[in-house]
Amino acid sequence: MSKKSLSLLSGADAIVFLMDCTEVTPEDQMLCEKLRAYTDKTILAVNKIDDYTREDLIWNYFSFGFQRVVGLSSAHGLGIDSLEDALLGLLDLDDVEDEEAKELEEEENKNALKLAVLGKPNTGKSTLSNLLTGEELSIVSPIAGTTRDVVKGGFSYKGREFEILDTAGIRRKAKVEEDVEYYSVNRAIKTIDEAHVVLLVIDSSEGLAEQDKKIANLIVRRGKGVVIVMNKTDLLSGMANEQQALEDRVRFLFPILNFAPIEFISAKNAVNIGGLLDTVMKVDRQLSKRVDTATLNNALSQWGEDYQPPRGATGHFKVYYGTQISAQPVKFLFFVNRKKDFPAVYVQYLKNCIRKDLGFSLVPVEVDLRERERSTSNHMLGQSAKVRSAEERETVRPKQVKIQKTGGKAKATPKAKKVGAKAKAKAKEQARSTYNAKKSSAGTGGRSGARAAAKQSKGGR
Ligand SMILES: Nc1nc2c(ncn2[C@@H]2O[C@H](COP(=O)(O)OP(=O)(O)OP(=O)(O)O)[C@@H](O)[C@H]2O)c(=O)[nH]1
Ligand SMILES: [Mg+2]
Repeated sequence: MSKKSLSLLSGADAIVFLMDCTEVTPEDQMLCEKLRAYTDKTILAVNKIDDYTREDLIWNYFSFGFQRVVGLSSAHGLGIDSLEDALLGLLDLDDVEDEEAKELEEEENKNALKLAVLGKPNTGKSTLSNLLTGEELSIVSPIAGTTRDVVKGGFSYKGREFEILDTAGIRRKAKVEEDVEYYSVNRAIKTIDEAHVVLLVIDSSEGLAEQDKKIANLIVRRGKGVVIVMNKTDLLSGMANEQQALEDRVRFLFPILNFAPIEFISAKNAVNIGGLLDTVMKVDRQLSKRVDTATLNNALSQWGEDYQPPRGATGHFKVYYGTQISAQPVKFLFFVNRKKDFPAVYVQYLKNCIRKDLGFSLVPVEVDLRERERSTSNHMLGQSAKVRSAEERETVRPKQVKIQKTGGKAKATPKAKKVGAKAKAKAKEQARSTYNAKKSSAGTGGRSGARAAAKQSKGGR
C-alpha cells in the first residue's frame, strides 16, 4: 500500500476495509495493523458472501478487532444496504444537518439589523418589543423595573431580518442602590455596543428625564444610530401642535441628538410601527454608507470656498484633504496644517456639511484630525492626495512662482526658466576653466577661486 494511501486514512471521515471471505492474505493482516489506529471510523466489509451458506464466515472476521463488520457480495449486490447503514451511522449526518442549521441561523443573525430598546423604566419598551416579535417574550407590567435583564427576540420586516434586545430600564440614581445603577448602566453600554440602532423610548406623557440624556451620550459616543421613540401618544390630549411642541422640547433639551429622527408611536395600540421601522432602516443605510475619497474632497473644496477655516495666532488653519475611515460608526479623517487649537467650530462645520451634503443626515458623524507632516509629499500620501482642496491649491501656487524666479524679476514662464538654466551652465563652465587655469599657473587649487569666478561671471550678466 502506498504511503499516499496511508496518509489519506487520517483525513478520511470513514474507511471501508474490504476483505475476501474465502482467504486472508499477509497483506490483509498488515493493513489490519495499520488500520488499528482508526477502528472508530473503519467498517470491515467482508466480500464474496454470495449466498447464505457463506454467512457464517462473517463471524470469523470479528476477531480482527473492528466494531463494525458487514457481509456483502459486490458481484451480486447483496448486503449493500447494511454497508450504507453502517456508513450513515458512522458519518452522523444528523449532526451535520444540525451544524448547518446552526450556521445558517448564525449567518442570518449576523445580517440581522440589531435593535436595542433603551429608556427609563415603564416607558413601554417591553410592550414595543413584544409587539414587534409577535411574542410575549418580555413581561409587561405597570410596575417600573419589570424587565431585569436583556431579552432577545427576532422578527422580519420588508424582507429584512431584525434582532431586538429589550433591556431593563435605566433608573435614577436616587431611587436605587449605587451598584444597581452601575449594573444597569453597564448593561446598557454592553447592549449599545451589540446594537446597530438604538430605540430610545420616551413616555410622551412624561417627557424627558436625566437618564435619557445619559443614554443619549453613550449612544453618540459609540457612534450608533438612534431613533427617539415618543411612546404612549394615545395618552396625549390631542391638542393642536402638541407633538410639534414635544419635538421642540426634545430638540431643545437634547442638542447632542439633533440629528436623531423622532417617531411618535403607541406601542399599546400599534400606531406608526411601520413608520418607525422605515426610519430605522433609513438610519441603518446611512450608518453603512461609504463615500469615496474623490467625492469627499470635491465637496471639501467647495466647503472651503464657502467658509474658510479661521485664522489662528500663527496664520490660517488649513484642511488639505479627508477620507472616510469607517462606516458603522461613521468616521472621517481630515489632514490639516496644524492640529493644535484647530477651531472646534470648524470641525462642527465640517460635520454639518458631511451630514447635509453627503447623505449622513440621521446618524452621528465623527471627525478626527491629523497633522500632515511638512516633508510628506502629496505623492506619498496616496490616492486621496491627488484631489487637492482649493485651499491647498492656493498655498501651492505661489511656491511654483518662486521656483521660476530669475534675478530680481519673477518670470513665471517656462522660457525664463530655460534662460536661467543656460546661464547657470555657462557660469559653471566659465568657473571650471578659470579654476583650471589658476590651478595650472599657481599650482594650488581652491574652491573659493571657483566660487569667485562663478560669482564674477554671474555679476557680469
Ligand atoms: N397608554 C399606553 N400605555 C402603554 C403603552 N406602551 C406601554 N404601556 C404601558 O406602560 C406600562 C409599562 O410597560 P412596559 O412595556 O412593561 O414598560 P418597560 O419600559 O418595559 O418597563 P421596564 O421593564 O420596567 O423598564 C404597562 O402598563 C403598559 O401597558 C402605550 O403605547 N400607551
Ligand atoms: Mg420591560
